[in-house]
Amino acid sequence: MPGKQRVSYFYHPEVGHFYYGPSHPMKPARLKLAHHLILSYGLYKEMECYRPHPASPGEMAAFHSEDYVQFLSRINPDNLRQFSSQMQRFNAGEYTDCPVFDGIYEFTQLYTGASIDGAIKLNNGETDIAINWSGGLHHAKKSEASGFCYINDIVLAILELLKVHARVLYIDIDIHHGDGVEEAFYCTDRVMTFSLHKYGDFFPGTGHIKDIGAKEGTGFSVNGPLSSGMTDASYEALFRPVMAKIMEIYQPGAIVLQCGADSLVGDRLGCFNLTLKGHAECVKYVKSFGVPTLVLGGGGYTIRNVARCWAYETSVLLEKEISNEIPYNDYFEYYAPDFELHLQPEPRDNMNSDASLQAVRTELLQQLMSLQGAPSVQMQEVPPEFDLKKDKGAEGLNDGGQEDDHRDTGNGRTSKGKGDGERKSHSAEFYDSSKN
Ligand code: V1D
Ligand code: CA
Repeated sequence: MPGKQRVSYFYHPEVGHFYYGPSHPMKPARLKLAHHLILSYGLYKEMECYRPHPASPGEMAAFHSEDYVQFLSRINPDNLRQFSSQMQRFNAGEYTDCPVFDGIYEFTQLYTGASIDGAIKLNNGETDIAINWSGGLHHAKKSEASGFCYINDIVLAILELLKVHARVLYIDIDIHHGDGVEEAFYCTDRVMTFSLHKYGDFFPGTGHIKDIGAKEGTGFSVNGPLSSGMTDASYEALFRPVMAKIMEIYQPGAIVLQCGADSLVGDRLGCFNLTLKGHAECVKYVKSFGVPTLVLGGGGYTIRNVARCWAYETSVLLEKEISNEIPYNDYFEYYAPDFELHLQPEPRDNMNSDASLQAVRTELLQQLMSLQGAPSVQMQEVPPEFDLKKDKGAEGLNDGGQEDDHRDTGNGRTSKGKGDGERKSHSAEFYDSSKN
């Protein structure tokens, strides 16, 4: 186990002020609750705190189409009628999961900028763990909003990490399938995606266990479909062995962990029975590998529990014990009636039988073990025509191999690589454009 890891925290004071609408379950105000809880526990003293930059349209276009980014930057609740055909095309508007609200584009800029900043800090070797609880919007597609998500900050952060790291692991413990991230990297072995999620009559409907990737990416998408009522014990009994095998076989240079809090007991949209301890056990286990990690938020619709979860997980990342008594803060009344941090599981059935969990575990371990023989896992070639769209500072990409993480690109990053140093990556390399 490595010694204490350096933690950087990215929070923009405006990000919690946006409002999706009165009947919409996504409440950015939960970010203010979480931040104030983190402050009231004194955790800010243990980490470096940063105000992130707002992501630019050019940064977003490293993954998203230009017309989609332009649409997001122009639309507002007062000019909807001018954009009606585009709203349908881009899946935004009143009768979708993705309303057009005041400041929609600024909101995407703030949560996306924070994830990109976190990735850059990790790339520069200036931190070991970067946290952005406002990020983790895993459903957004190249040219489409989906499931409350507009810009996919995760894909953009992973593209940033790929400038330095040969392999990036994405882990998703939100109750929903991380479809946008999986789709973006479905055809490459440079990103492995691992999502646990409720499957069956549940949004977004993807994430079957047999969906394992395609082309170069075959075997590098890992999906654990689950039923309602998942407990701490059953979640851990799946997460740990699969993660251990992923780390043994894939050996990522960096990890992105999406910590959607809708997998907690009592969530307004979710149906799992995880406590903070079960959820955070995943965070603890990922941290134990000592690999540079970007930790992100995601879903979470019982906002007092979202704040509890991410404050507790911040303490876990800092290895700082915090009291079960909620300290006084601006949102203290939200934690009534008990004013305690931790949640109790509900006394209800776990629809995941031991046999079904064992079947999922066995199938995922077999999928991973079949990668062991694939020469591309640890010794992959990076195609010669690497050209990262719109990013003039994307030189010095890895050309694979175990010793080629951290190369010096001439822009403050370190290197042990032996490539030509002029390679650039093209985001389209990771994306199967025939899908869009
Ligand atoms: F209940 C609602 C009230 C108003 C507006 C939307 C909803 C709602 C609840 N659940 N929408 C959903 C899911 N959508 C559907 C639609 C029906 N079909 C036509 C689609 O079932 C979307 C759930 C999104 C979950 C987002 C997330 O938690 O995964 C997330 N992660 O990071 C950010 C968000
Ligand atoms: Ca998930």
